[in-house]
Amino acid sequence: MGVVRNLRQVSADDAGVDVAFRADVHAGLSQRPKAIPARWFYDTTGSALFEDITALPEYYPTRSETELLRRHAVELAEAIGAGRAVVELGSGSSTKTPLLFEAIAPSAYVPVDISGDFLRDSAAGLASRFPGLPVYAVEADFTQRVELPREICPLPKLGFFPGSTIGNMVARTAVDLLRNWRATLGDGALMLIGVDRIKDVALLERAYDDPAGVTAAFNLNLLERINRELGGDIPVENFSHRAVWNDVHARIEMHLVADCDVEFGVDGRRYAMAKDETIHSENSHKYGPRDASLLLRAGGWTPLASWDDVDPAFALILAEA
Ligand code: AVJ
Repeated sequence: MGVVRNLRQVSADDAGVDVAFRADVHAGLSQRPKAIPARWFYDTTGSALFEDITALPEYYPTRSETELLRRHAVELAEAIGAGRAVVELGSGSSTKTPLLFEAIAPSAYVPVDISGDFLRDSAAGLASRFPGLPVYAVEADFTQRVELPREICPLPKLGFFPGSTIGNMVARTAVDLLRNWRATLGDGALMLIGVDRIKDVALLERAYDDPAGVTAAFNLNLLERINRELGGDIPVENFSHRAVWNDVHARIEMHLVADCDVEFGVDGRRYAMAKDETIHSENSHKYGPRDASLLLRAGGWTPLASWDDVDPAFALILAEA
């Protein structure tokens, strides 16, 4: 790709990410039950595997949400209006973003993502596709406080949080994040958020345990990443992928299950797991209409409209600060 003149990158320091990954892994492997935050799935390999997941026939959220953006482009344009700076949380490959842009004609684009390589490629792609649009790529963890580029401060803002990524957080963390972004985006801001609905358990479990094994590879890549980046010797071949619906918490849980007793080191620290013990690697919470509305209100946002009419059910909700 040549020089893209409407693109600027605001990078976090790599050392920071590395230190946080190490700390989360040691803390997570030391607690019982073991658990590692889902954000660490997204190294370059993991981000590419996630893209493959979104193309699986069983993984409906991406298709449902894309369909909603397409079908309701006119209503979205009416409700949001033109000229907003779009701040996308966890932009990944930004595949749905052009659909939104065609609907609402934004004045600037600020993709925020923790996966630097992925962010750079997709931001560059968008900047060349929309040459009149200033793009400020921010490499950062959107669950932390993020400083927006000064240039966009005077512009009215739209937070764009697609893909049901909010589902990765337990309610209290989700509320913290929504309140944080309410403060960062400021008065007058809007938020367009994708939320996955509660539905048939078999359909949900298949979406997170596909027969082709792509989701299994995505989950197991977390262990490979630990081996690659933190000098681990985890015997990845002794682990299996598990995805189960937890009805009490209304969420899909992903786990890495030890198939036999295992012992391994990470960075010189030793860990042991008994056969069938798991590392809880992801939650994907699902929300009914009132659940989602309550969550948004608790986070300081007032729901204005929701588009929720595809099968399998998925909702796009527009809320105001
Ligand atoms: C990117 C967090 C929305 O929870 O559906 C997909 C991640 N994990 N398959 C989700 C994921 C397994 C995904 N999110």
